[in-house]
Amino acid sequence: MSQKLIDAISDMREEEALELVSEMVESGAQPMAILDDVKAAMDIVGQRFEEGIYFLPELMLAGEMLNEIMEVVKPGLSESAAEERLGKVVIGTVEGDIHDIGKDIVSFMLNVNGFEVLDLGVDVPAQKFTEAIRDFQPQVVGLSGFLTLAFDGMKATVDAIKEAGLRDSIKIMIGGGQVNETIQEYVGADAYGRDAMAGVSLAKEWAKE
Ligand code: B12
Repeated sequence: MSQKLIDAISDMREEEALELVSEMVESGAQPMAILDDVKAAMDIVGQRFEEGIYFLPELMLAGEMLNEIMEVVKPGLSESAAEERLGKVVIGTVEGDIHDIGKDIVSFMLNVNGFEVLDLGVDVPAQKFTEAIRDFQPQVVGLSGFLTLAFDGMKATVDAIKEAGLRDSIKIMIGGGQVNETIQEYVGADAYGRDAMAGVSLAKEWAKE
């Protein structure tokens, strides 16, 4: 864990944070370890936002920093890119929620680990998921959401998939900030993944079935 990186991100020192990440990558740090530090920093940013110390501009800058850091870390993540395609995944951030950094990491990690990924973007209505399942024929569907509000969006999506008669043909995983097993049950998903690698493990397990 790099406390220096966590502090630089959470204190909004963008340039320093990027320099630190570049140095860490050059000195051989594990990309996933860097992402763990980023997550810890984002939790602090979120907390400060809740406490009224930070406002929307800081949230936006945090998002921007995250995207920039991802660009530096990505090449390291794709080094072990799989050659064979294991299966197909449709993923998106559910309706009402526009957070996409976590989803993009999951999407990217699925891709480099051998999955063909159709990423529907953010604020995706349930119907768009059902259409994509019909057209793209995935084995796995991933629903992302960072707002508490997104839990209802996830449930509505799972319900729409059921109503369209497509539920039995796919496995559904959910993830994002506050998601846990209780939310998984509420939503009616098959599993939840706490991070991108958990999502990859679930997809691999299901693609084998
Ligand atoms: C950056 C950020 C923003 C940026 C988003 C930029 C972007 N392009 O995504 C901006 C500024 C746009 C934003 C807006 C808002 N935000 Co905001 N935001 C954040 C912040 C600081 C970081 C989120 C993030 O990207 N984290 C980094 C990633 C990497 O997180 P991660 O959890 O490690 O991701 C992993 C897992 O979640 C998992 N995962 C994610 N998706 C999936 C999917 C599947 C299938 C699987 C298996 C796994 C998985 O894998 C990921 C990679 O390992 C969080 C605070 C926090 N602690 O997260 C608040 C936070 C999520 N935001 C919050 C709020 C309130 C808002 C706003 C409503 C603010 C406002 N008043 O307008 C708006 C929402 C607008 C909307 N309709 O969506 C609240 C939500 C509170 C709640 N309970 O609902 C939080 C928690 C802050 C807080 N503590 O108050 N936000």
